[in-house]
Amino acid sequence: MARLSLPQQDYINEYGPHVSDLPVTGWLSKPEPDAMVKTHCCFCGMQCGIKLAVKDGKVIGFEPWEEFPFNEGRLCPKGVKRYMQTHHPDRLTDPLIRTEHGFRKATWDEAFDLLISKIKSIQERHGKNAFSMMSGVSLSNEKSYLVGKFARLALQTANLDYNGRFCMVSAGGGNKKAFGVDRAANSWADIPKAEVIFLSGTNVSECFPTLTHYIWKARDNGAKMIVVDPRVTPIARTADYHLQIRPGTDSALGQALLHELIANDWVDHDFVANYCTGWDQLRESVKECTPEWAGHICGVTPQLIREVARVWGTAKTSFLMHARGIEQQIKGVENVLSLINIVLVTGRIGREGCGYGTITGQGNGQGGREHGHKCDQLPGNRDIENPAHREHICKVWGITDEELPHKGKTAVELFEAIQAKEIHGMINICCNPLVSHPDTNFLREAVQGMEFFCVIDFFMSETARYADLVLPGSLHEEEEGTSTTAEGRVVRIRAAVDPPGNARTDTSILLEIARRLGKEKLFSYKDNEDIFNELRRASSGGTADYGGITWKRIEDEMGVFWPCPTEGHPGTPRLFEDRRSFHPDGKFHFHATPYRQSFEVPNEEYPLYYTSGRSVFHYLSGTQTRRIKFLVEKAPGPVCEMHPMLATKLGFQNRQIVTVESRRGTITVPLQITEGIRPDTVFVPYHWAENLAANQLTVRALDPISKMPEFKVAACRVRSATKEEADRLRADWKNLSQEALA
Ligand SMILES: Nc1nc2c(c(=O)[nH]1)N[C@H]1C(S)=C(S)[C@@H](COP(=O)(O)OP(=O)(O)OC[C@H]3O[C@@H](n4cnc5c(=O)[nH]c(N)nc54)[C@H](O)[C@@H]3O)O[C@H]1N2
Ligand SMILES: Nc1nc2c(c(=O)[nH]1)N[C@H]1C(S)=C(S)[C@@H](COP(=O)(O)OP(=O)(O)OC[C@H]3O[C@@H](n4cnc5c(=O)[nH]c(N)nc54)[C@H](O)[C@@H]3O)O[C@H]1N2
Ligand code: SF4
Ligand SMILES: [Mo]
Repeated sequence: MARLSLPQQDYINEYGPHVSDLPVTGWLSKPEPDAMVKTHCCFCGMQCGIKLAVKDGKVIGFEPWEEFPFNEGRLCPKGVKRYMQTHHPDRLTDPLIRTEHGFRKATWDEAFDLLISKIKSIQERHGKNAFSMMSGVSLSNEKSYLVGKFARLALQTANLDYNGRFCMVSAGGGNKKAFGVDRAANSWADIPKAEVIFLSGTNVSECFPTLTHYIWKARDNGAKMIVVDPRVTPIARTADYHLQIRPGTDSALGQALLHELIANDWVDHDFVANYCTGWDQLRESVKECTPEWAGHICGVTPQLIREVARVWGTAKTSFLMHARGIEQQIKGVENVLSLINIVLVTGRIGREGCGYGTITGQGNGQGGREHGHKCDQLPGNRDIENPAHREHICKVWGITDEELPHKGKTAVELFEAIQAKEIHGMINICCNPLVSHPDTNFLREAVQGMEFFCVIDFFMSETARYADLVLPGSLHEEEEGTSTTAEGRVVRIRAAVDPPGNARTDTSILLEIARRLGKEKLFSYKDNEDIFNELRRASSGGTADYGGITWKRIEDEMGVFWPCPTEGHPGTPRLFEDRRSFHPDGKFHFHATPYRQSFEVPNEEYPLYYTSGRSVFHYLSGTQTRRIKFLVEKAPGPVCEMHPMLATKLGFQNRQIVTVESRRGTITVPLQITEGIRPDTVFVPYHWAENLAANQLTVRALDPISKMPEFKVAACRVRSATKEEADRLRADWKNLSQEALA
């Protein structure tokens, strides 16, 4: 069935998003619950410990889990409200099949029959790889591992990729090049022990609120703080040094800092000589990269760069963190490496109070990038093209090398192949690309033209509306499993309740599809713990080694850090204490990062930088948080942040409705005038869909190594909205009061 028209309006009305205000019974849940289930927040990579209150088979509230060592009971607004999605009226409770008149409820048998017949038909006509899979790392470790095996052995396709391609892959690419391993090098416990905190491209206070506590502890101990961000984020406001750089210029800054460290001999020569490779080329590469050169590119003063180099260079301990601001660029990997170089040159790694880490974004963004979700990866963070790695996995799975597909397409390339009619079908679990993929107008066209599209979700996501078949899956709190936090700590996710109505656990859906594809033998598990135990064997000997981690250990020890090769091994909160990287030569590898321009830079026609990111009140594509009243009231829709100088120049007033235009699309939003942004840049949060999607404007250009799209840099212009556009905004954003838009 081709989807020629937009999703059925009546269906949207029936299935939401409705904003729910289920009774909130306060901090401590009443009436007295039957059970308090110790688990973790389903949202960001902090994976804060939380206790869910269960009564009569329903989640009725939460309590802080004060004993859990990372967050000690602290939670952010999303964590506090997350339990309100469990029994939300919008939950999908039956399989849905698209008909000419919209979706109709179907039995599981009908749904599976349709899916299997479509998979077979497409693969018979176009080959195995013409059916693809997209996945997401809100899924547990067990589900992530299962998806990797399911796509390769049940669907028999090479074309599996995941939403970490929009999130963690540039960090992973940089980390693997420098360290041979893809994990934050330290647990957060090292943050308060550092003399200098360096944060680049991360809005920590809004995106990782509970991590901020560790930064405050460092500040209490006298640490200096350096922040690099084109916006004055809440954390930047408190920094000693804020480098408010032009979007897309991070590697120039990194090179100039390195230049200064070398010029002033703030270099740990012993560490560089004994434990690193590539020093001569690196030193040579920054010879000309003076603070004057970088200051010009980055739009900050050379003095500030010198000052920051001095603070970093003369410190004894430090902790550097970065997130998507530097990673979601066509130079994501280079930006990451340019900062790792600074860490390594000063030898500040593998010791107490000397730390480095990318701040992983999604709930299981760490575990999900280790177990074979990626198109080029096998479990244990193994390489799908490495014969020895393939051999290990073939042994664990009981298959021959011929039965194991090779590398497939990365996420954006996969959707491009769908649009080019090279790939004709997809199962999408746990991803909402209609909101989160760059250039959503392109994405919509690609998805609409696909022959068969199946989505597994617990809400009718904007992407699910374009599906031929929607399968109702399960929430975090409905399946047993594990997750790996941004620190590399494997934690236990507990099932508090069962999926509602006829919804099923994600695992049981995948296992049943595998069975109906005749692959039952390869997928016979007793339970999710059995899947974890196979994952342990599969990861064993890889860099992300879970061999010695058991569910019981995780519970007894409140989390175990990988690598943990044997059951007697204590786990590894701090990597590299032996001063060895994970590369075969044991060395840390320097890489030169010559500066190059972003894909699109402002010109006369599109004179401004366009960048996007997050609000504290919403999570990713918003499917989950746009349904919770408190969060919607706090942040009802996207706005365009603009500096007062630019607003004056363009003749705009605060809250005026404006239209932001790029070469790919437009978005009409209220203007939010703020001094917290560079005057040459505008920022729009991206949690909304269709006409309100920030990604209508973004570029599909990719980092050549990581294939990460450049979400953070595009060129745009801003004008007053037409009456038609403003009316459409009012219709789209129903709860936006008329006064607010006056
Ligand atoms: N509230 C909330 N928290 C979340 C999420 C959420 O959706 N909502 N999502 C989670 C996930 S999956 C992720 S990946 C993380 C993201 O966490 P972050 O990366 O911290 O958040 P972003 O808002 O994407 O971007 C961070 C900052 O990068 C800045 N920036 C933009 N362009 C540049 C640039 O060229 N250089 C530099 N140095 N900075 C730049 C932006 O101004 C922004 O303040 O958050 C996680 N936590
Ligand atoms: N412009 C712009 N775009 C961006 C970014 C940006 O900064 N700017 N950031 C990017 C980043 S870092 C990320 S991580 C992506 C995220 O992009 P997406 O992966 O599209 O975001 P999610 O909201 O996590 O989508 C997950 C979908 O899966 C469902 N889901 C969640 N958990 C489960 C589960 O356990 N089982 C099942 N079956 N379904 C589940 C949710 O209901 C939702 O519909 O967006 C990227 N897009
Ligand atoms: S910081 Fe992240 S994991 Fe913790 S409560 Fe907030 S969203 Fe959940
Ligand atoms: Mo992310």
